[in-house]
Amino acid sequence: MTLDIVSQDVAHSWWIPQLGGKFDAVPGYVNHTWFKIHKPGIYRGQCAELCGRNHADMIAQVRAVPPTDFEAWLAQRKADIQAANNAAEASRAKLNRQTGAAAVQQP
Ligand SMILES: [Cu+2]
Repeated sequence: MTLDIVSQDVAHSWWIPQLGGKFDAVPGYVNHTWFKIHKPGIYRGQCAELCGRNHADMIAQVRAVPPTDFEAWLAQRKADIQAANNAAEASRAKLNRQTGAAAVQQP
């Protein structure tokens, strides 16, 4: 797994001990790292750079699953999005019928 690490505010440090060392997240830069997980599971960590008032709340979690489980999860998310888009389109069409054609614009 590759990871691109960025920060939008101050310096942080991405750290999940079971997956390797600490990696800085510095505003204006993209840091890169990679790791390989050999066993499915939940891997927990937290920011390792004192970054401000909410530093203690900066927890991280990686959920590692077998590739087939990930592909199934991804396929379900795509189906959910398509179903939501279909429902939104049906709602827009219904509103257009009630208010006049093209009265409700597609976002
Ligand atoms: Cu922090």
